[in-house]
Amino acid sequence: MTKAYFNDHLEKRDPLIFNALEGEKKRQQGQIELIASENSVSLASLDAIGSVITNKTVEGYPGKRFHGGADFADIVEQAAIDRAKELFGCEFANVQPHSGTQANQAVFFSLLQPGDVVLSLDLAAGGHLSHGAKPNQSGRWFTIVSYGVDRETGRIDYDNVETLAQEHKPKLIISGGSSYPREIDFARMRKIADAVGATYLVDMAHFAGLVAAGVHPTPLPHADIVTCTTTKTLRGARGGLILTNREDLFKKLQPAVFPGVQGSAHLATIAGKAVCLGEALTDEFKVYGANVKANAQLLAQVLQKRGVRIVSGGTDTHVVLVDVSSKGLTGQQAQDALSTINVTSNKNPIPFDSPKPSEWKGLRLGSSAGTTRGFGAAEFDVIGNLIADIFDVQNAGEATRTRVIDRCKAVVADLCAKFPIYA
Ligand code: DSN
Repeated sequence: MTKAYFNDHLEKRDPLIFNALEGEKKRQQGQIELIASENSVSLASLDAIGSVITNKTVEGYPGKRFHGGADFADIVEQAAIDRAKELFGCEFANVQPHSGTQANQAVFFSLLQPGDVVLSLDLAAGGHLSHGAKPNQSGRWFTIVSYGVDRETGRIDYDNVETLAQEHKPKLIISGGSSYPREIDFARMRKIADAVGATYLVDMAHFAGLVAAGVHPTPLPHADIVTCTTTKTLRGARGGLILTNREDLFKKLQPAVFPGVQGSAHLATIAGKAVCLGEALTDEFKVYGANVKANAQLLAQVLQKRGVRIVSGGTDTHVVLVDVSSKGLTGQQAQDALSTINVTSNKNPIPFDSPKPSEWKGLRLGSSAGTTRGFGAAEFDVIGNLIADIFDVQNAGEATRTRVIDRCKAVVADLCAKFPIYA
C-alpha cells in the first residue's frame, strides 16, 4: 500500500485526472494559443512546479521561518528573490504572492484603510479586476475612481488622470491592467501621484517579460511599488511578485503578504518562479521578448490591412486588442468562430464598451505563447490572415463557410505539427 502510494504514477492511480491532463496537453499541442495571459512554461519549470518541495510547509521568509527543516526551502526562495532583484534591477522583492491579484491585495492591505480612495484604469479601458472592479474585494472595500482612455486614440488620457487626482486626492494611483496594449508614461503618472501625495503602483503583470527582455520601459525608476505575475510574458509558474526600491514600503509589504493576506508559502510555485526568473536572465530570453513584440505588431498590421479595427491603432506590447464590431461581430462570436479552427482567444471589453459581456465588441489576442512555440513573422502573417478569413466568412452561406473553416483548420493543424510543444 505504502509502496504504491510513493511509486505509482498518476496514470495508474487516478485515470480520470490523468486523462484530463493528457487531453489538456493535446489541446495545447493542437491549438494556436492567442490568449494574451497564457504561455507555455519550460519543461524545467514543470519539473520545479511538480516537485516534492510542495510537501514542505514554511511561514515567514528565508532565514526567519516558523517551521523547521527549511534549509532547501530557503535556498529556493532566496534564489527567486535574488533573481527577481537582478532581473528587474530593484532593491527588494517578495516572491510569495500566490497570484497577481494577491500581490495587489497585499499592497492595498499594507497601505490603505477601508474607504480610502484609489485611482485606477477603468476595466473596459484595459484595467484589471483587482484594481477596484465592483465584484472584487478592492471594489467593495475601497473608494474607486476610474480613469480612462481618449476615445479617438485609445491611449490613456493623462490630463484626465491629473484632473481626477486633483479632485479626489487618491492615496494610491495604479497603472497597468489586462488589455491596455500601449506603453504607459510612467514618469507622467509619477508626477501626478507626487502632486497629490499618492503612492504609485504599477501592475506590470502583462508586460513584465517585455521589461525583463529590455524591449519595454521599466516602471521601476518611477513606481513606488511594482507588482506582476510570473505567468504571462515571463512564461513561468502561476504566481505573483512584489518589487520595490523603497525600504520603508518593503517593511510594510512583507508582513502584508504574510501573515496579512496569505499563510504558508507555496514553495513548488516559488521554485517554478525561480526557474523562470533564471531563464529570463539569459540572452535567449531577450531575443524571445523582442520577437513577442515584433510578432504582435505584425499581427496587428495584418489584421488592419484586412479591414479589422485595432484599438489604439496598434500595440507596443504582446497584446492586440481587436474591435470585432468592425467586422459585424461581437467578441463572443469572434471567439467562438476562431475556436472552430482551433485558435484560442478571449472576448474582452474595448474602451467605452457595453457593461454586458454578451455585447462586448472586443477580442484580445496575444503573441507570447505562439512566439514561445517558435512562430515568427511568417507564421503570424498566416495567423492574421486566417483570423481575417474566419471573420469575413461568418455571414457567408453554409457551403462557403464550411470550405473556409476546413481550409483554415488544416493550416492550423499544419502549423501546430511543425512547431511542437512538449514533444
Ligand atoms: N487578468 C487575467 C487576464 O489577463 O487574462 C488573468 O491573468
